[in-house]
This record gives sequence, structure tokens and C-alpha cells, in this order.
Amino acid sequence: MTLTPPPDAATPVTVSGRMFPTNRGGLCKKGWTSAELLATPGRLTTPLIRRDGELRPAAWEEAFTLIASRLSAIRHQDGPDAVAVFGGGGLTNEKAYLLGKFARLALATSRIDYNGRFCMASAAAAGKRAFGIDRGMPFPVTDLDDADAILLLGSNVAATMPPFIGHLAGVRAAGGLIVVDPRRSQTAQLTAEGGGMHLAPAPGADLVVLLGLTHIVLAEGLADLDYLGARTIGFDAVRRSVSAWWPERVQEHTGIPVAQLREVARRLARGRGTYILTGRGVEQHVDGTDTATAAINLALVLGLVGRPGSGYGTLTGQGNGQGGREHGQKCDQLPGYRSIADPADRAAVAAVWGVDPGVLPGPGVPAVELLGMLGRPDGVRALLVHGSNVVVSGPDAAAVRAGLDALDLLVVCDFVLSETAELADVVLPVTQWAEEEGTMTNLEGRVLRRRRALDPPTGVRSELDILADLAQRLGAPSVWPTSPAEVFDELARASAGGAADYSGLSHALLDAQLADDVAAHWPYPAGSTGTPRLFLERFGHPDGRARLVAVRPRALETGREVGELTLITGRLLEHYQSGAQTRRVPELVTAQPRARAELHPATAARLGIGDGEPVLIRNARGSVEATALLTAGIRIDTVFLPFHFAGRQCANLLTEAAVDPISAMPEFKRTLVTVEAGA
Ligand SMILES: Nc1nc2c(c(=O)[nH]1)N[C@H]1C(S)=C(S)[C@@H](COP(=O)(O)OP(=O)(O)OC[C@H]3O[C@@H](n4cnc5c(=O)[nH]c(N)nc54)[C@H](O)[C@@H]3O)O[C@H]1N2
Ligand SMILES: Nc1nc2c(c(=O)[nH]1)N[C@H]1C(S)=C(S)[C@@H](COP(=O)(O)OP(=O)(O)OC[C@H]3O[C@@H](n4cnc5c(=O)[nH]c(N)nc54)[C@H](O)[C@@H]3O)O[C@H]1N2
Ligand SMILES: [Mo]
Repeated sequence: MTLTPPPDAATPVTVSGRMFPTNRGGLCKKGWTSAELLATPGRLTTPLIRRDGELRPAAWEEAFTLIASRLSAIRHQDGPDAVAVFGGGGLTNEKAYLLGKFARLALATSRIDYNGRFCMASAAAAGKRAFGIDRGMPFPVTDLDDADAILLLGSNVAATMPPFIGHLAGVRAAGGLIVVDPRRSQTAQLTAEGGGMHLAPAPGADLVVLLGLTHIVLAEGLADLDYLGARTIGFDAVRRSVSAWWPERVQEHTGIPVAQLREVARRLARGRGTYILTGRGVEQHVDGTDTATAAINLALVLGLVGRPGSGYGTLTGQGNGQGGREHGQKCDQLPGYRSIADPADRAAVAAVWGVDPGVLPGPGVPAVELLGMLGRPDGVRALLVHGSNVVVSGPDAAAVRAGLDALDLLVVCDFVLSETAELADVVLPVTQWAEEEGTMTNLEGRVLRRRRALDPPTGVRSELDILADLAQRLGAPSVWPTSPAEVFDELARASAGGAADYSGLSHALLDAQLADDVAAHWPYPAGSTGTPRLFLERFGHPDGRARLVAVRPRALETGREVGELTLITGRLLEHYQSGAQTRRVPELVTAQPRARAELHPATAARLGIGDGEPVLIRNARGSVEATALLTAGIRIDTVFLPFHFAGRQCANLLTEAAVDPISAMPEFKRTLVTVEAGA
């Protein structure tokens, strides 16, 4: 998108879509209104320090001195791991990289993780396990334009990535769009024309659907056996594992009719351009990694991956959902998607940082576990938050709040007073996207330059400055550049030889490529021209082959009490994430002022609830107030809540801090609740 800087301070900034192959000049509603946030009344322009229970304006020097002395004292008393860092997938690559370096070198803590654990972790783990490399889409998104069959599981792109819909025009016209969602989402509605299909299994039943589809592909002789033999290992185990999932049994477990299952399998096999894509609906589960793996297995059995004109991919979430997971904010990771447990990776990064590898801490703990340690005597005593509103977006939000309350020190960097910042001891006001230079990496592994379009308000600082300043006050080794271009150069060097290799890139090169409309897809080692399509010759594992991994369902429908419904949570077009930003934009608040719970009319009638009436949704963890929105587009056993609202309307008061054992992704999409008429 392009920002038009105002001629004078009184004129508002405007935003317009730039012609770009990914979005074709399109922007979603949040994009068009994003400029309003730049001048939001709640914009923070001075540090805040809590005194006598209240956050009060303070000078930067005072805030820095306080943070550095408290961090040193806590570290001295309780050890380096008593200090933790929570990052965000919205940070630029430069910030994410520097945050990881800051945690390891300035704080010497192993405890850093980020909100991508809530977002991309299961797809990332499945991709890494199967292909050896985790890049959301191993092909340019424009490849989808020529598809004639797309199986889209648990993704509501029409609301969450509106510009992407343009790439579905071809497949919709061909009647090949197949959407799997327990709700008739805006995206599922796109299947109405042209003969597309919408499958609405119970929440969490996708794994069984995928096993069933793979079973049919094998039973009907539609598998690509040559491809499986030449390019993969593990097929036999997968063949055995799906043998028990014959279509009638799958119908019994998921409610999807046998004829529909067969039709889907045949369409995918027949397609001349077939893609399988997943979103948070199938990934944010305690078996999300295995579900994504089942989707990958189906794609491999059909011979789709690593061939031009077909493929598997996952749709990235936050602005820098891809780049944010590559350069060291993850607890087990060093820049370039390197492993912090691997001696060679440690040595390579330590050399760039000019330190002995021995000073680098080992792997830390993933986000949900980290949040569970907050305030514990032997756990985390101080937390620094950069780019996440965890008290609204973390699972079991009441427990997260209790943890934050029990800390000795909470420091939040933000540009608005989010619900998490409201709980802080120190809040530092930072620059936001339009006010700084940097890079982001999009869902197709394409590194994009983000340009500064206006001057930040007086009083705010860039996070790069803040981290460098604190690092020096804490006596950290290494150098701490603050210019985004220099930080990028260091990131590029540290990533050289890693899976996500950026070593051939620089801000200057990206600027030149932007002018010539050349795309920079990683891996982009020095001397190369990047990699738009991965896996054409070989996969990322040492033997070059993809792994099929046999998976089985864990979350078969069990233990539902009479009257219980399954709560699924997700997004609305008009709001972004925890709502910290969008709940401050009047136009968006007018469109979606409060949490509405989608209920089937038959369910509502049984419960004595009318459209627009207040409801109370509860379980053992908490209760949420919402307004009923009756729609025949949702299953009768399911209720949907957006997670964009705070306070009594916060959906995460109900979700559980249970995680996927492989990815540590929390369960956001399958929570048992009861619903009753509210006051
Ligand atoms: N407007 C808007 N756009 C956004 C965001 C936002 O907050 N607002 N956030 C961004 C981010 S960070 C992300 S991660 C992406 C997320 O983008 P999506 O993955 O599209 O978002 P969700 O709404 O979380 O979930 C998608 C769909 O999954 C369905 N679903 C729920 N449970 C299940 C299930 O068990 N199985 C299946 N098959 N489907 C299920 C829901 O009904 C929902 O329609 O969006 C990005 N874009
Ligand atoms: N129930 C339920 N919960 C969910 C989900 C769900 O589907 N259901 N989805 C999960 C997913 S996919 C995600 S991604 C998370 C998102 O949820 P959060 O991690 O809370 O993300 P945001 O609401 O975007 O919060 C980002 C905060 O950082 C600030 N910020 C933005 N940019 C910067 C920056 O550059 N620096 C700093 N310091 N601050 C910045 C914003 O103002 C905002 O306050 O929620 C997760 N939680
Ligand atoms: Mo996300």
C-alpha cells in the first residue's frame, strides 16, 4: 500500500492500494482505515511509569534507568531466566531479529517466545517435518490464479485477507473451490456460484476428513505412485494409517456424506492445477500439527508439492507472520531459521555477534508455557512485551492476567495503551509502521521493503533504539546498530547458510528490485536471485525427499455433556486481532461495536434466545457476555465468537491453555461451553 504524507500537520494521512501482484492494488477495510490509527487519540507519546498504582508520564532517561536497574536486580537475585521476552509477528524483520539478539546477549535469558506461537506454529512444525523447510507458500501466490481445484481448510480469507480473493477468481469460475469450515463463512459463501463445495464438519474433525479423503484417493487408484516413489519417504505407514478410515466411517464421525467425500477426492485428483491450503481453523488445535500434516500427506499422495501449477500452502497471519518466525524470536531458534540447540548454528551466529558460542543460552520455553510461569517464585519475575496484547489474545486470559499481576516488573512497548500495557509498570511509546524503515516477509517468502512515510510524533522512539540503549546499559557484548538498514545487514550475515537465508539481500537491493518489480523470495544466498518456487528439484531434508508422517485423530468427539456446545473463535472483517488498534477506530467500532455470538436459530430457540438478545457463554474457566447473532450458516452444535473484544467480552476467558505437543500451539478453536440468555 502507499501512504500519502500530508502537506501539513492538520491534514490527515491517506492510504491507497499499490498495484502489487499479491493484492492487485486491493486493500481490506482495515488497510483503508489504518491511517486513522496513526493519529489516534490514544497514541502514546511519552513513557509511562506506575506510581502509587497509576501510570504517569515520565522522561525517557528515568524510564531507562528504572528498567535497567530493576532488570539487573532481578537477574542478580533470581538468575537470567527470571527475565523473559514476549515478541510479535507484527514486528519488522529487523525488530524481530534484534529482539532475539537482545534476549540472548543483553538479558542472557533463554526465555523468549512470541505470539506466532498462537498463530503459525502448527503449520510451521508440519511444514518443517514434511519438507524440511517452513515457508508458508513454497510458490508465488499468483500461481493460484490458474488453479482449477483448491481445497481451503479452516481459512476465511474473504474476511481475513480480502485482497487474496482475487487469486480465487479462476478456481471459482471453474467450480473448483472447496471450503471446509463449520460455519458458512464469507469464504464458504464464495462456493455458492459455479459449483464449488462447502463441507461443514464439527470443529476439530478435519483430521478425520483428511484421512478419509486420502483413503479414497488410494482406494480409487488416484494416487501418484511414481511421485511417491521418487520424491518421498513414509508412504507405506500413511497407507496403513488411512486404511481404517473408509468413507462410511468418516461420515459417521464427521457428518460429511460419503458421496461428498468421494466427489472432493475426485475433483482434487482430476484437477490440472490443484492446491491444498490451510488456515487457523484447522491449525489452532491441540492436534493442529497432525491436522496440517494430514493435509500435506494428501497433497503428497496426489503428487502436488514441488511441481509448478499445484501445491500445498498455509495462509500467513500477521503482517510479518512469515519473517517474524525466521529470525530468532522463537524460543528454540537463531536467525535464518537456525536451531539454538545445534552447535554449528550456534557457532555461526556467535561469530557474527562477536561472542563465544558458550554465552548463548539454550532453548527456552514456548509462549503458553512461558505465560504459565509468570509471577511464579521460580518462574518469570520480569517480562518485556513487544507487539502483543497477551491479556486479550492469550488462551485462558484470566490466568494470563493473574500471571502479569504477579510479576515484579512488566515493561510493554506499544503505541497505544493496550489492555496489556494498562497492567505494566513501565510503558514505552514506539514508532509504528508508517513511521519507520524496515522489511517484512510475506506468505510466499517474499521479502518486502516497508518505507517510512511520515515523521513519528515527538517523544516516541524506535524499538531498535530502545533495545540498543538498554543493551548498552545492561553491559551487553556485541555491537548494537540502530539503523534499520544496518540491522538488516547484520541479520543477513547471521542468516547466511540457514534455511531462511537472506545473505544476498539488503535494503538497497530491495529498493532497486521494488522499482523494477522483481520479487525477492528466500532462500536468497549471496550471489543468487532468490527462490520463487521451492522443492522443484528436492525438498529441504538432507536426502532431498519429503516425509509422509502417519497421524491419527486425538480429538474425537468425547465427553460432551448434554446442552454443551463447541465454541469456535476467530475473526471479523472489521477488527484486527486483540482489537488494541481497531477498537480505537470509530468507523470500525460503529460497524462491530461488541462481541456477537453466532448461533443457529434452532439452537437459540431451544435455549430461549432471540436475535440481538444478550447471552452469557460459560465454562469452568469463566464467562463471556455477548449479543446473539442468529444465523443458519453455523452448525447447531457450535457457537462462534470473535476474539477481538476485551473485558467481559473477551473470548479467551473461555479458552484453555492446552497445547499441541509438537508445535505448542494452543487450542483456540474447540472449547466446550454452555450458552444461556443473559441479563
Ligand atoms: N479482519 C482480520 N483479518 C486478519 C486478522 C484479524 O484479526 N482480522 N488476523 C490476521 C491473522 S494474525 C491471522 S492468523 C489470519 C487468520 O485468518 P483465518 O485463518 O482465516 O482466521 P480465523 O477467523 O481465525 O479462522 C478461519 C476460519 O476457521 C473456521 N474454523 C474454526 N474452527 C474450525 C475447525 O475446527 N475446522 C475448520 N475447518 N474450520 C474451523 C472459523 O469458522 C473461521 O471461519 O488473519 C489475518 N487477517
Ligand atoms: N480465541 C482466540 N485467540 C487468538 C486467536 C484466535 O483465533 N482465537 N488467534 C491468535 C493469533 S493467530 C494471533 S496472531 C494473536 C494476535 O493477538 P496479539 O498478539 O495480541 O496481537 P495484536 O492484537 O496485533 O497486538 C499487537 C499489539 O502490539 C502493538 N504493536 C503493533 N506493532 C508493534 C510494533 O512494531 N512494536 C510494538 N512494540 N508494538 C506493536 C499493537 O498496538 C498491539 O497492542 O491472537 C491469538 N489469539
Ligand atoms: Mo495470527
